[in-house]
Amino acid sequence: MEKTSYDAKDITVLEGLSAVRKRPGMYIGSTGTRGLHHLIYEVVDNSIDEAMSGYCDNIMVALNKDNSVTVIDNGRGIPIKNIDRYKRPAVEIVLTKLHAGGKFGGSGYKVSGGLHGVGVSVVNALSEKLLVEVRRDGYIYSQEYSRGKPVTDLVKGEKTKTHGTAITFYPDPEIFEDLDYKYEILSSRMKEMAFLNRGLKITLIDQREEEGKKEEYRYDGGIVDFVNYLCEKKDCLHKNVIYFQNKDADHEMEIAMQYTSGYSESIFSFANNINTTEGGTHLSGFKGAVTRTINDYARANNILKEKDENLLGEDVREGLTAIISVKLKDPQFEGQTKTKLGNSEIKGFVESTVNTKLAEMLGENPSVARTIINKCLDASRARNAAKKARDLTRKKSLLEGGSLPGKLADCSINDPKFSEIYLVEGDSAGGSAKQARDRRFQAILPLRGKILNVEKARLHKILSSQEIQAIITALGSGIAEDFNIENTRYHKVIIMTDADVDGAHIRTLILTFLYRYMPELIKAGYVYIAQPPLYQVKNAKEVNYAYNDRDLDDLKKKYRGKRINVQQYKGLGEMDPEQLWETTMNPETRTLLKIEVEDALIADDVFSTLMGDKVEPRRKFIEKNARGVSFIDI
Ligand code: 0RA
Repeated sequence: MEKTSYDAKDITVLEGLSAVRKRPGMYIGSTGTRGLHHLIYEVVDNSIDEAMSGYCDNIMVALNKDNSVTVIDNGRGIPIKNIDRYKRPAVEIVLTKLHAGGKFGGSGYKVSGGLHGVGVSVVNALSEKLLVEVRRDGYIYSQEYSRGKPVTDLVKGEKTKTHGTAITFYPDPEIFEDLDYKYEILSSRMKEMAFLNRGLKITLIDQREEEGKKEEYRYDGGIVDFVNYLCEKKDCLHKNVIYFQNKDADHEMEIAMQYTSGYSESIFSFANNINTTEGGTHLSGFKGAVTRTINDYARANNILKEKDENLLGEDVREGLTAIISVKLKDPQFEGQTKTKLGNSEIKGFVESTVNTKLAEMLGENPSVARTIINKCLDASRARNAAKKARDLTRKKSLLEGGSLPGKLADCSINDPKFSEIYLVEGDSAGGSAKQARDRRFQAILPLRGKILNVEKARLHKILSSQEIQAIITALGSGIAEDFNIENTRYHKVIIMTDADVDGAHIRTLILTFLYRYMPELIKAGYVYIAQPPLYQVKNAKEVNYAYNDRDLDDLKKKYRGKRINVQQYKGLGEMDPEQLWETTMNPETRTLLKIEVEDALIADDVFSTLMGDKVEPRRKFIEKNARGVSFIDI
């Protein structure tokens, strides 16, 4: 294209998109797996906007053989008429100008200002090729782009009676580290979107492999189905999911909730389909109302007597699984990750709705009410017992002077940024690690045998476990609502267990504990898993280590015909300190796996499955994932 054919406004357009290519991370978070997946979410969000406004009920996402992705919806289709100011079709502006999407959107709910909502132009900028096909006003229109620039004009093609948008994009290999979409990540996301938009059908197709895969998600029960799904592996206290909804001119809210016999709370809140992991006004409205209504009911029915103290929020939420979904015209997202809903009017709207409707429900279902209140009373008794236990431990550690656990071999520097702590399975491996470490910045805490399964115990019992106490005091950051990341004594918390089934189990127990009681630690990226080798392969001259069976095969090939000695390590204790240092602890040579919980919903599900009460789902999960899956893949 001739440079001279652009006017001033168009030049800013081009600058806009070249900024996206220069600093992609600013727009999609990263150029790794996460960013790659955001490209799909961005396009799908636009289709979902159409669905939320009532114009679309069918979306298809296909992963194609050539690493491209196709998203098709039956919405109105991106407008194709020329925009006066630009003298170009609207669809071209939407695809080439930052944030142009909202300009012609008019009314309706928008997935904007949240995690994504940066606009499809960002996807276009980061794709080596993009094809758009719009069905609208009786015709099929199409256009092709490359790296954000049109390579054809919008072409008017065949007649059609249908409407909708189809976008096929090829993520740019110059930008992305790899182009490998993870089916599991996409399926859980698409499922979530289908749950949150009752009746919307989303089809996910994977055509990359010979066999191919295809799944359809459509939930006519919406978030009630969502809660049932989350509770599949839990033991429910009442039969039907409790459901409320309310609507006014600018807001919609829906809540689905179910009490289970478990001890953790699994409450997920959404605003315009965005998972508000930092909470916000909708969540606090909900929490306030549940606490108040349950207390009111318990007092009115003389279950709580005059002299009794009120039930606290944590008491009335123990074992509660809930989804709170609000939709609003002008969502304000705040907080560090822009996932905290700020609209103040929403709090009262949710609070008064839940106050009224939950009270009604309890009044009409006295036996359900009784079951729920008993669970809350149980929780409150356990909390009081835990407090006594905690006060005792606090006093005890004061009496003993210094509060660090005796088994901890601390490091000598005290700048958390540069300090690491190894949580090591077993006293003997702990001993080797103490000899192996660089004591300036590496601390060692040996843990004896299996730690308590926190998924099956209340805080009270958890706090009385010595191993757990040692972890809490060593990390220094407190626990649950007392947690404060500023006080964390190490910015690397490294779990080092044997490479066998027991080791994997202990690792999962520790991770479950950290996930349930110190999730901020994981979110901050402070939690790692050490990778000790499985084999030592020695010949006359060299020593090599294999970290998995493939490494071992490679080494065997390398030394074919030569005499080698292969030693399998059954546990960390079989390595001498030098080997342990060299293979697993030396920052120059080791590999650490960072724990990332991409999606709290998946993690909740995995932990309930692996650590909860029901045996059957656990057996199925283990069978399905038997081959080398650890939950880091999620
Ligand atoms: C701008 C305005 C309108 C719809 C869209 C964009 C739109 C974008 C995408 C991206 C994928 N699917 C989409 N569907 C629609 C409003 C259309 C109108 O007012 O008629």
